[in-house]
Amino acid sequence: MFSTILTYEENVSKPVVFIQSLLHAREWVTLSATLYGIRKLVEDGSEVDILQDIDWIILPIANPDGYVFTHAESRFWRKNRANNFAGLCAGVDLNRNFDVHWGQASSGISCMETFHGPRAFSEPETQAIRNIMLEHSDRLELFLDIHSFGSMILFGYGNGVLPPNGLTLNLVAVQMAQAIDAVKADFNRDYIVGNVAHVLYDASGSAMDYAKVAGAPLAYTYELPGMRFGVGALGFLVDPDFIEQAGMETWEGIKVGARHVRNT
Ligand code: ING
Ligand code: ZN
Repeated sequence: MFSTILTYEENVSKPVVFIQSLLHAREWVTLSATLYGIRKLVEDGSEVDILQDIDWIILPIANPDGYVFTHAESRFWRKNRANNFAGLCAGVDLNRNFDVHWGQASSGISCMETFHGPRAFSEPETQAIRNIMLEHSDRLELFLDIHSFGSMILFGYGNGVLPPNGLTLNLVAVQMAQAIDAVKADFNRDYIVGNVAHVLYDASGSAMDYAKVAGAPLAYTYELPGMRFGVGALGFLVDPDFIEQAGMETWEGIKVGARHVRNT
């Protein structure tokens, strides 16, 4: 129950924090984690500072058609469900479709998991996300794209070049990761922090890199933990007993990021 009466004040100077999840359809635990955060923020009443002083934009299901497909047809589907002009295979990798170094480290073949689409922003999902970012670009201070799996906090750019504020990006990522590690399930390893190309692989056209271009000083991709002992695609599954824990851990990271934005 609310212990405080909160009134919305029109205030166009508040920083914006934009969080999205399920850009990749099979990464189900990311939706639960985002919903956990929303509940903590609006129902718990314990985080009044970041609730009042930040304008939150939260997009829990960034890839709705793909998500439906993972329930109805194919649990490990990643992309959206674009028909690619009746091409050989369906689906565009939405995290390669943004207009930032588009096509440089992604696939031009529709059947590949990292197919970047016929052109930058060819997809309605990426257009919608772009429009949110651009509409609030002057206030967008933090963008978090929640993925799974790997227990990582990643930052740009996807070609391995660090942005001018790379040291700050790394510092805040470490602080978020430490907050998560302090409460993480003891069977999971510590979070890894770093540039995505340094710790994972080169990737162009991501939502995270576009957020930087759109003006967000801080833009990260979280990779939530996968299933214990899960290898290959099994990492996209998690033990049901871990779902709430994953939400709690992720929320600890989000709060650190949000407070950094609020207090600087
Ligand atoms: N990993 C991300 C992917 O889209 C990533 C890694 C993060 C790429 C940030 C580019 C930018 O491949 C998963 N699991 O989706
Ligand atoms: Zn993903």
